[in-house]
Amino acid sequence: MYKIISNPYPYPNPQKTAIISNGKSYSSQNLQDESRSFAGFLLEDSTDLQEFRVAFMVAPGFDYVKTQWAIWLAGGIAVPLCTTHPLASLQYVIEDTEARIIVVSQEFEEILKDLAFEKTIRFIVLGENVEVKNIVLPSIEATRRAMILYTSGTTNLPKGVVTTHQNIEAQVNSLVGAWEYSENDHILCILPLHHVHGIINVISCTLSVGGTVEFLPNFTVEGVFDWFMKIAKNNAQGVFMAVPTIYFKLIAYFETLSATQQTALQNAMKSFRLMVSGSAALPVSVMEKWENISGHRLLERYGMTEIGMAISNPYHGERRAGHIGQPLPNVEVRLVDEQNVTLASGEAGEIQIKGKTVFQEYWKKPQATIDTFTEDGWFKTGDVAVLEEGYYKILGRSSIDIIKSGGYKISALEIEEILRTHPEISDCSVVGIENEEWGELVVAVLIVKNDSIDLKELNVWMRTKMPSYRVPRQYKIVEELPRNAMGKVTKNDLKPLFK
Ligand code: MCA
Ligand code: AMP
Repeated sequence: MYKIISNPYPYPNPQKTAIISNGKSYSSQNLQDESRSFAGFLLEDSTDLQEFRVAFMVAPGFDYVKTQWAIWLAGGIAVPLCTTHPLASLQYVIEDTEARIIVVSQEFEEILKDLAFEKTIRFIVLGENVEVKNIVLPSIEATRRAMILYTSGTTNLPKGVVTTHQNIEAQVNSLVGAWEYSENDHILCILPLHHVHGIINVISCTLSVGGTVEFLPNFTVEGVFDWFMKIAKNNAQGVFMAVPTIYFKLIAYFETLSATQQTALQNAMKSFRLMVSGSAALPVSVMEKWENISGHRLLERYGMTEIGMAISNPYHGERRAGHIGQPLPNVEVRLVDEQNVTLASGEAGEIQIKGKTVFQEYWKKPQATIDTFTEDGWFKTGDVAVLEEGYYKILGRSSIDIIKSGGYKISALEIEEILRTHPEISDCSVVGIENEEWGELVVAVLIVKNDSIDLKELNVWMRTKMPSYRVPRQYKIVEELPRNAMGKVTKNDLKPLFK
C-alpha cells in the first residue's frame, strides 16, 4: 500500500534505480536521502510547514520529484507550476495560493526572482542549498492537504483543486491494483507535471511499487521512439502512457519511416507490458492504427483533476474502442439526469463520482466546492456518458465552454476575458472545433473596433498572457455575434464559420 507520509519509500531494494533524468540514474536511496535533506532545508527552524503552500517551478526529472516529496515530508502543500506558462499565469497561481516559498530550478530563476522579491516570498534556487544535519520531520495526518493543481472550468479563472494525502494514496492504490504496476516497470515521463496524468499515473504509481521512471526534458516523437528501442535493447519492462494527441503524432511520424526502421520499432514495442491513453477521447481510428503499428490495444481510461482516475478499460479482458470501461477499484460511479436522479442502464446522463479518490475542496472557493457536489456527496463531473453493455462511453460535456485540446482542459471564458482586454477588440466568443490531431482546436470569433486587426500581433500579444496551447489557432471577424432571446451567444452557430 502506498503511504507517502508514514512510509514514502517502501522499496524492497533501496539501491534499485528509481529515476533516470538528464542521463543520470538515481536510486531509491538517493531519492529518500535527498528529499529528506531538502525537507529539512525547507523547514528551516520550524518543525512543520503547517500546510504552507510551496510553489515550485522545476523541470521534469529527479529534482522535481525530490522537491515534491520534500514539501510533503515537511508538511507543506505542493503547488507545481507549469514550466511553460507566461509570468501572468504563474503569478495568478502564486498569488491565489498565497505561496510562502517558491522553489525553482536554475533555468527558471530569472522568471520568478523579481516576483518573489516584491512579495517577500522565500525564494530557493535548487543547487544552492546548504547541507542540513539532524533532520526531524513532522508526523502528518493523512487527512491533511497535500497538493493544489489548477484546473480551468466554467468560471473565468482557474480553480485550485486541493487533494489530501489520503486522496492521493487512494488514487495511487486504486490504479496500482487495477493496472498491476510492478517493481519491474520502466515508464517514460513526457507529460507536463502540473497535472494528475503525469504526477499520479506516471510518477507516483510507478515509484510506489519500486519501478523506474525515466524523464525526457520534453516531448519529441524521435525521443519517444529512441526510448522504445532502448527499452527493448535493455530487455526492460516498458510502460507508456500518453494523451491521444501524442499517439496521433507518433503514428504520423512512424508512417514516414522506412520499412526497416518500422520493423525495428515494431519489434521493440512488442516487449512492452502496457500502453495507456487518457485525458481526452481516444479516436477509434487512432486506437486501431496504433494497434496495427505496435501490437498493443491501448487501454483507455477516464479521469479528472478533481477525482484522479475513475473509469478504465480492463487490464485483463476486452479493451473496447470508443469506450472508457468500468469503475476503478474503490470508485463509485453513477449516471444521473438534471435532477440528480440515477438513470436506468442505457440512458445518457452526467457522470457523478464518490469515493476516497475525490478531492477535498476548491482552494478558497467554498461556494464553488458546495456547487460541485450533490447534497448527498456525489461529485458532478459535467461529463455526459451512457452505459452500453457494461462499458461506459463518453458522449460529451455539459458545457460548451470547456475545450479539450492536446489533453489540456481549457476554459473558453478565460480566453474571452483576455481577448476583451485587447484595445482593438470590442467583443468576442471562443469555441473548440473538432480536430483529428488535437481533439479540439481553440478558435475565436472577434468583433473589432476598427475595420481590421493585425492577427499576427494579436497572436504575439496573446502568448504573453497565456500558455501557447490556449492561444486561438484561427480567428474570424464578424460584425455581430449570434445570440438567443436571453442575449447569450449561441456558440454552436459559430462553429460552422470555421469549416
Ligand atoms: C501546442 N500547439 C498547439 C497546441 N499545443 N496547436 C494547437 N492546439 C494545441 N493545443 C502547437 C504550438 O503552438 C507549436 O506550434 C507546436 O504545436 C508545438 O508546440 P509544443 O508546445 O512543443 O507542443 P508539443 O510538445 O508537441 O505538445 C503536444 C503535447 C502537449 C505533448 C500533446 O499538448 C501535452 O503535453 N499535452 C498533455 C497535457 C496533459 O498532460 N494533460 C493532462 C491533463 P508553433 O510553433 O506554431 O507555435 S488532464 C488530467 O490530468 C486528467 C486527470 C486526466 O484524465 O488525465
Ligand atoms: P482535467 O480537468 O484537465 O483533469 O480534464 C478532465 C476531463 O478530461 C474530463 O472531465 C473529461 O472531459 C476529459 N477526459 C479525460 N479522459 C477522457 C477520456 N478517456 N475520454 C474522454 N474525455 C476524457
